[in-house]
Amino acid sequence: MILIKLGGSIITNKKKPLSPRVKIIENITKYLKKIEEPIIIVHGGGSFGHYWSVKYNMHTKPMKYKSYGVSVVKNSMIDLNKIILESFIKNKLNPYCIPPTDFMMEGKPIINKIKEIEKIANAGFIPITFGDALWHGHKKTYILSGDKIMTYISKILKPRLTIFALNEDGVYSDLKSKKLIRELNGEKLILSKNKMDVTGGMTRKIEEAVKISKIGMNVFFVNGNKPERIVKAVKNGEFEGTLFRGK
Ligand code: IP8
Repeated sequence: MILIKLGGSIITNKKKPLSPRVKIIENITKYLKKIEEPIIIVHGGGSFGHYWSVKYNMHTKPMKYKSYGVSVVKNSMIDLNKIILESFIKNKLNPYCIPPTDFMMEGKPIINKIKEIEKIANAGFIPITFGDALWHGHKKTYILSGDKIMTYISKILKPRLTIFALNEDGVYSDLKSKKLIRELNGEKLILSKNKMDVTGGMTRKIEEAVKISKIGMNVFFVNGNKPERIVKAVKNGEFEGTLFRGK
C-alpha cells in the first residue's frame, strides 16, 4: 500500500486565501491513476484551513477555541475536500471520503478504525482524509495536521511507501541555492518557521518523516508539480526528490 499526503502548498495557492490549484490537483489525480497498488490519500489545509485557523487563532494545542472559528475551519476543509473528491470522480478513480472524526477520539487515533481504512483501500476505493479542526473533549478543540495523520496511519498500516507531495523538489540543504538533499537519515536540520502555517509547515513534515522512517519505512518528499515523479518512485523505485530511508 502507498500512503500519499497532498500538501496544502501544492493543492492550494497559500498566498491567496481560499484558492485551490485545480489544474495541479487534476494533473496529480491523472498520474495517480497509473498506480496499480492500493492508495490512501491525506490532504492538508493550505489557504483554506490555515487561512481560517490563523484568523481565529487556533493551533494544534487542545484549548477552548471560539466555537464559530472551529465551525468555519471545518467548513473550509469540507470545501477543499470536495474539490479533491470531484477531481478523483472526474478521472474515474473511486474516492472514499473519511473525515478524521471517523478515526480520531480525544486526540488519539482509533486503531481498529484505521485498520478499516486499509480494508476499504484493498477493496478498490481510494480513502481520502484530511487535516481538520477537531473536538478533543472537555470543551476543547484542536487543529489536527494531516502530517500527524500520516504518522498515525504509517505506524498502524505500515505502507510500502509514504509520500509527501510538496510545492518544492524536496528538502534543500540551503534555501538560497535550493540544493536538494537526495537522502536523509534523520540528521538535525535548521529550518525557519512559517507564520502562515499553524501546524508547522516544513519543520513538522520533516519531524513526521523522521518518525516514520525510524519505524522502518521509506518516506519520500516529492514535487507535486511533477506528479510523474510520484509514479516513478512507486513503480521503479526512482526517487527524484528527498528520500528518508527507513531503518
Ligand atoms: O495542512 C491542517 O492540516 P495540514 C488543517 O496537513 C487545518 O497541517 C485545518 C489547518
